[in-house]
Amino acid sequence: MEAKFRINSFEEYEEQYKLSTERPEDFWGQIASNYQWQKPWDKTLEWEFDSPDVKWFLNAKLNITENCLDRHLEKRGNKLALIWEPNDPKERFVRMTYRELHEEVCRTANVLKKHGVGKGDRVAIYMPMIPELTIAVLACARIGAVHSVVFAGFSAHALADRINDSSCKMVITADGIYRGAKEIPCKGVVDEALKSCTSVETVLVTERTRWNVQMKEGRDYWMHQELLDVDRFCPAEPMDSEDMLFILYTSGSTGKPKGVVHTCGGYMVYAGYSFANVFQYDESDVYWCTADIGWITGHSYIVYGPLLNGATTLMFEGVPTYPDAGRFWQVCDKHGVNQFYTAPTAIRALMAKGEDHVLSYGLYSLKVLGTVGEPINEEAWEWYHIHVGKEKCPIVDTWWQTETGGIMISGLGGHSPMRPSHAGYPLPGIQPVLLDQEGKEIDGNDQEGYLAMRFPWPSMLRTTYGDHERCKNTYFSHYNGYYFTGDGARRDDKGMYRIIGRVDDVINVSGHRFGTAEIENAINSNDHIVSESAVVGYPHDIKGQGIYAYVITKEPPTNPDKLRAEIVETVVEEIGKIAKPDKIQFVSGLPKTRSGKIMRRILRKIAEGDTSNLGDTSTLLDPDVVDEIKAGAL
Ligand code: 6R9
Repeated sequence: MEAKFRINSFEEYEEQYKLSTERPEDFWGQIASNYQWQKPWDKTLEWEFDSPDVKWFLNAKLNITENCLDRHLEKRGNKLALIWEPNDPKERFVRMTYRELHEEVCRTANVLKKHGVGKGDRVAIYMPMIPELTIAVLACARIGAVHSVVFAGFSAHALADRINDSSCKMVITADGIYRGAKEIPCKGVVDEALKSCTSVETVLVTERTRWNVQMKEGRDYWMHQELLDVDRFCPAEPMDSEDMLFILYTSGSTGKPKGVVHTCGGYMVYAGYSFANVFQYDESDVYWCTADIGWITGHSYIVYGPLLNGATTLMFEGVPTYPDAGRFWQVCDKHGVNQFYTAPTAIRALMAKGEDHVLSYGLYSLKVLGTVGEPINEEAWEWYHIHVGKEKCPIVDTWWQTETGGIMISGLGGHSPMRPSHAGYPLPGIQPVLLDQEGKEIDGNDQEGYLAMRFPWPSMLRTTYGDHERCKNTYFSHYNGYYFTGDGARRDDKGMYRIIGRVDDVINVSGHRFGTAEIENAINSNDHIVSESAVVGYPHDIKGQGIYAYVITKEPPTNPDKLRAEIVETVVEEIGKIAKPDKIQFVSGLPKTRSGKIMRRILRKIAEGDTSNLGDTSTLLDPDVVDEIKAGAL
C-alpha cells in the first residue's frame, strides 16, 4: 500500500493509519516526496527519547518558502494566496496573489539581508495582524533567519525577555495597532523593551496607523522606505532539514517561558499534510483561521499549512465582537469562507450575545468548522454545529500544542465520526498512549490517563532554545521513553480521545497558556506590598479558565480594591493584559505541607467554589489557614 497525501474517506484513514504505524519511515518518506527538496534525504528518521535526539529527513536540503510560494507560481501564480480583512469593515480589504506574495516576501527578505541578517540569526517579530506580518515571517524563512514571533498583546517586559533569551539581532514591528475599538501602541512597546536588550541592531517599522512614533537614528528604519531600492527576487537559502526554522515561546509549569524550537524539514512536511487532511481543503476554497500569528495556530494554520497547499488563506486584523458580535459571520459571507477555524472561547463569547447576530448571515459557503486551544463544552459545540454550521458542516475539534507543531488528534473534515467534546482519533503517524501514575501504558478503551506519545512525528519540537536539559526535563523525563503532553485524556468505548485538561501547573485562559509560577512571579514583583502568592485556574463561562490569585500582603490591606488594582497593573506590565487575574483574594497564609510545598489542590477546590471535600488537610503546616481562606473566598 502507498501513503496518500490526501485522505478521502474514513476507510482510507484507517488504512493509512495502519500503514503509518507499521512502516512509519516508508510512510513519511512517501508523504515527504510531495514537497520540493533541493536535495533528498539519506535517511528518513533517527531518534531516541532519552536525550532527546530526533532527526527527520537527514541531510536533505530545502527551503520552506519555495514550497509555500515558488512551487505554486506556474499553476497558481494568479490565485489568491492571502486575503486580509481589516479591523474596520469600512476600510479596504487586501488581496494578494501567489505571484504578489512571492515578490513581497523576496523584497522584504532583501531588506533583511541589507541590514546584515543572515542564516541562523534570530529576528523578533512584534506586529499586529497585517499582511506584512505574514510577509516578515516568510522573509525570515527565505534567508534562513530564525523567526521568533511575539504576540503583540505581550508587554514590553515580556517582549524583552523573549528577545534576550534568543539574542535577536533584529526586531520587525509596526507603528501602532487597531484592535476592536482600541488603538494600541506597538513601536512604543518595542522602544521600551529595547532599553534592556543589547543584541538588537536594527528595528524595521511597518506603517499601519501612521502615528507619530520615535525613530532612533541608526537603529530604526521605515520598512516602506527600505523596500524602495531592493531587488524583486531573493534566492531561497538552502536549509538543512534539521536547521532551525523558528522559535516560539510558550509557558510551562516553571516561571520562565521557554523557546520551543521547530526545524525546517519535518515541520514543513507535517504542517502541510495535517492542513490538507483535517480541513479537507479543495483548490478553489477560501480558508479562514481566526487565531493570531503570535501563537502556534497562526504559524501552522494561517501561514505555513495553507500556503504549502497553495490555499487561499484569510487573515483578520480585528476581534469577533467589533463592530458587533456578527463580525465573524459577516466576514464569512463577504469572502465566501469555506473552512472556518476558531477557539471555543470565541464561540462562547458570541453565544452569550445571542443567536440574532449569526442568523442575520447566510453562511452558505461554510463546509468545515474547526476548534482549537482548549476543550469545547457540549453546549458551545451544539451552538456552533446548529447556528453556524446549520447542522451540515462537520466540526473538527483539533488537539495539539506549540510543541507538537501540528494537529495531532482530530477528525478529518466530513470523514470521521464526531462526538461533542471529543477530539477523536489520532492523525496518521501519531501514536498517542494513556499512561498511569507509574508510566505504564493503559490498554483498551473506556480508560483515562496521562496523554503521551510513544513515537516521534515530523513536526515535534527538537529542543527548547539554549537549554536542552529543560526540554528533556519538561517533556521526556516524567515517563521514560515517551513525550509527555501535560494533558490528561480519556479514551471512550470507541477509542475516541477526549482531552480533559492540563495536569500540570498550567492555566488555559481563552486558549492561551500561562504557568501559575509565571503569574505568581509577576504578582510578587510588587515586593513592597506582596510577600507571597499562589495562583490557580477556576472554571470560567467564557474564558474556559479564569485566574484566581491568593495573595499574602506585608501589611493587612486597608484599601483592598486599590491594592487589587495595583497588583493587576503589575501583571499587565510584566506579562500583558491577557494574563490579568480575574479574582484576587487577600489571605494571611497559604496551605502548605511541612516541606513547604503549596497544596494547590486545596486552593483549586476553593476557587471552584467546591469546599465540601477538601481531602486530608491534617498534614498541613497550619490547617487553620484553610478555614480562613474558605471564609474569604470570592
Ligand atoms: C494549539 C494550541 C496547548 C494546550 C494543550 C491542551 C489545550 C489545545 C485542545 C486543547 C482540548 C483541544 N488544547 N487544543 N484541549 N481540546 N482541541 O492550543 O497550542 O497554546 O501550546 O496549547 O492547549 O491543554 O496542552 P498551545
